[in-house]
Amino acid sequence: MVRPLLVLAIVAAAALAACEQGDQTVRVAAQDFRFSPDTIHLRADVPARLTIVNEGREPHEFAGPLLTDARVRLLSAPESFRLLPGRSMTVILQAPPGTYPFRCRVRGHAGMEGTILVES
Ligand SMILES: [Cu+2]
Repeated sequence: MVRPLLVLAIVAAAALAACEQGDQTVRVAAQDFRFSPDTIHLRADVPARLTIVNEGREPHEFAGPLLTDARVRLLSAPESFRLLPGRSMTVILQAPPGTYPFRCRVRGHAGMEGTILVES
């Protein structure tokens, strides 16, 4: 039997270790019809790996100024930010502090949006 508290401790230790290495990895689920989480915290001016997974039955898209802002360095980006069901994509970026909204631009998906808070 695995004790939940022990698992929690291991997960917390792993998260702390990841932070100390300066590694930022965030997984965002695109669902029908919301992003989860819809508020994402990133540290400024260090590379962040953002993986978006379409867990829904609809195609979804990830769009926002984070992807077009000249102050944001896109270190690695997919050709398209539109995702078919079951697909995922990863973007690696480095951004200055700021608040960056994002949303799904698929017709009829208004309100499917979130915010990336980049903090120093
Ligand atoms: Cu959508």
